[in-house]
Amino acid sequence: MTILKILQYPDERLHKVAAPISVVTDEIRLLAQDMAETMYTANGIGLAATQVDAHQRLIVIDVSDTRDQLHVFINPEIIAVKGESDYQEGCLSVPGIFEKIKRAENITIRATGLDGNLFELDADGLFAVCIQHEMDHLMGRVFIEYLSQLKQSRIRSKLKKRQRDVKP
Ligand code: K1U
Ligand code: ZN
Repeated sequence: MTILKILQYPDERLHKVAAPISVVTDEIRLLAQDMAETMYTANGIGLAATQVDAHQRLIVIDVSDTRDQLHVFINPEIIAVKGESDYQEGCLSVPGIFEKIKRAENITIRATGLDGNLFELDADGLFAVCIQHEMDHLMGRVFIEYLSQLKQSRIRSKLKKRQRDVKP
């Protein structure tokens, strides 16, 4: 397995819109495995293909404490939403920044699995928040873009400064 490089905001490639996956091939299965390994190594609870510069509609999520309940969603679609939640979100592409974002509290999602079959699933709590956050990545949207322009520009300056400081 390979640990993939995670794109860091404000990399322009984070704004690309991912294309639907027409057939679940071994290549897609390998990408999903590598993404899961990358997510676990980075101590994340989710990862979208966009974040590893693979612009296809694929996300991986594991919100379990035991880190053994991996979900892989190919071509995910939200087909129902209920309620509203306000969760403190983080992002492996925007390290060290945590902000409260409003999302739907309960969602029903339809997606294709690694076996090529369609399935539907109900999610709530952190799982629902994480699915919505990862689906935004597939649309080229990063969570801080829900914040005011002022907050976004402060975050961009902070990250650019940090990126300059770590360069040799
Ligand atoms: O970069 C990502 O898309 C992964 C991201 C997912 C996420 C976390 C929290 C809310 C919504 C989406 C992360 O895994 S960030 C790191 C993390 O492990 C974490 C941060 C805050 C709460 C719980 C976990
Ligand atoms: Zn993210």
